[in-house]
Amino acid sequence: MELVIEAITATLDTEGGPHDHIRSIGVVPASDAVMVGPVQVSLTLRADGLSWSVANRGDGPVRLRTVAVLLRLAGVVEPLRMFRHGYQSWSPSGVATLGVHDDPSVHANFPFVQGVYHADSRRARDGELRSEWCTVLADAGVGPGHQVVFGFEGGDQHDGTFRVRGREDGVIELRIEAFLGGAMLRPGEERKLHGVSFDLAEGTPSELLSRWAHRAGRSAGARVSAPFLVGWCSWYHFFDSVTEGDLRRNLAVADDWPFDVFQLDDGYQAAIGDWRDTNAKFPSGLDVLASDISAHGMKPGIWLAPFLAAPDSEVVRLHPEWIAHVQGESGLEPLRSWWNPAWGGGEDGFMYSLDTTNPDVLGHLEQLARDLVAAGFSYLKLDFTFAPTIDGLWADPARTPAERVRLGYDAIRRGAGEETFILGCGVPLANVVGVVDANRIGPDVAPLWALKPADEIVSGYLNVQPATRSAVSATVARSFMHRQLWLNDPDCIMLRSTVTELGPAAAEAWDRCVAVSGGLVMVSDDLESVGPDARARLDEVVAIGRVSDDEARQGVPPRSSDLMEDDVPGTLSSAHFHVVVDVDAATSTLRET
Ligand code: 9PG
Repeated sequence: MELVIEAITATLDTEGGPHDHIRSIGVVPASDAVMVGPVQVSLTLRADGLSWSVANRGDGPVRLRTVAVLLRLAGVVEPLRMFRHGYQSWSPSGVATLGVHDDPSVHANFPFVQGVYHADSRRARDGELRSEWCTVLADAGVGPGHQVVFGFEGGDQHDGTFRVRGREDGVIELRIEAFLGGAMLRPGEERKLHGVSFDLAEGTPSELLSRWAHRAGRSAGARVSAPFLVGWCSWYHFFDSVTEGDLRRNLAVADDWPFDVFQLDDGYQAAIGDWRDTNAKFPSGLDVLASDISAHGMKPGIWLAPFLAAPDSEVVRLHPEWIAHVQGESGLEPLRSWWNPAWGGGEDGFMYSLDTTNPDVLGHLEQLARDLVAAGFSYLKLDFTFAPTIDGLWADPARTPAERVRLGYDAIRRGAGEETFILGCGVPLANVVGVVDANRIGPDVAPLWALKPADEIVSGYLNVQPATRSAVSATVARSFMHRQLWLNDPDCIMLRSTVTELGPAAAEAWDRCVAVSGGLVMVSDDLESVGPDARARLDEVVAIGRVSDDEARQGVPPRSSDLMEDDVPGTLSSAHFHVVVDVDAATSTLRET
């Protein structure tokens, strides 16, 4: 496989219109600056990748959606396979074959849903495959040159996307795209773009991806030194009907369990957006709950969706100017950036986004984090944090979606302090390296193995919906990130033996997968109602997890030998453990070496 640069393109969002304006130029030499409409793109090809920047050379501001390099892949031995890395925590990752599979966004008719898959929430072209932040391309040949690992060298300034398609002229085209989401560049303004590395070395995709993750993590100051962590989370048994009584009954027996963290999830808050106040189900209030958890020797943890606000929340009522907007038919309207009927909120579950480009909002987020930490919480689970990425009108039009996410996270980190453990969730992973301690790296687990097509709640959403099989696949596919970019949170193990469709073999397969991944080990069962074997199962997951995690801490994260082989990979190895999950049969084998 040979990479030949063919063109450079830029996509401009033209004023008021939904249509893009695309211009491209011919082949460029190894190092050059070329004009693409009003913007100048400077590109330097390096032996191991490319470095680039973009400048607005026009007389007026431009809104830049993408800047891209188009490459022709020459000498491909078809079929071409692509490791597709998902955009945010819940997005699926795995291998697809060009010409066989399609992009998940083509099945979604809703920007929210398309946006769960990709930085660019606009639908992919027919036949196009997309990967976010990093990718592996492998053709059917053997030996050197038949596999390339690509990765953006950063992700906090803008997102990075790889798109592959077979053109009508038979050429396979790779588009390496810096996604700026319509950020405005002033006349004369120049921005450095994140470089892109190409790794053609021999090695397994897992190893090469972990090498990329290592470099990206180191240059972004990744926080990778938190201790191995075991915890309890209220969500997956009680969901949003959790009460203070539920929490206290579990806390009362938690001393018998090896938990470092005891985390209250969604369901305590007065409203989405009003995180300091509890609802009637939590009469004691947050300070008392945190100190009661601390008294049991655990870190109190709390969930919040800091960038979302319900239309009828106090934060929106007091500060309507803090939310992002969209141009409606009769003027500005609040930007609706998520929908969850369980949250109510006055508009049938539609939620607004706080505008993280507004300094007052950043001040609010910083103070909120400071207050939660002062109330006693030293573990914050920041959820639905893709909210600032949605296309709309934001106070500072110069910011990219990635920067909007990052600004919000940085404000929370400032308020929370260096000692607080921050877990990202529903987060565009590339945007938060260096600010989070851990990231959820897969969709929600559930007391069932796999979903049937009829279970789909919204078109195109099936493989993002809670399911253990999907969690296995994400845990395997993203194992290379653990302790290179943050600590991986694969989501809770499932200890329950009642009210579950997961049989013992399926639950064990998931246990083993979490264990060998070396990531966070969370329990989310009602501790009073789990069976007698539950504690032994947790102990085994923790014992294996610590061994895998120690190896990851020394720079060698768990690896998968079938990352490029199977649609849904299921093989994961660390120094002493090797798990193979049969994702169709919901069974596994564990080998100790
Ligand atoms: C709390 C939960 C838990 C869980 C998170 C996240 O698409 N959805 O409607 C959707 C709902 C919930 C969800 C993910 C997606 O789960 O991952 O651990 O904190 O929120 O509401």
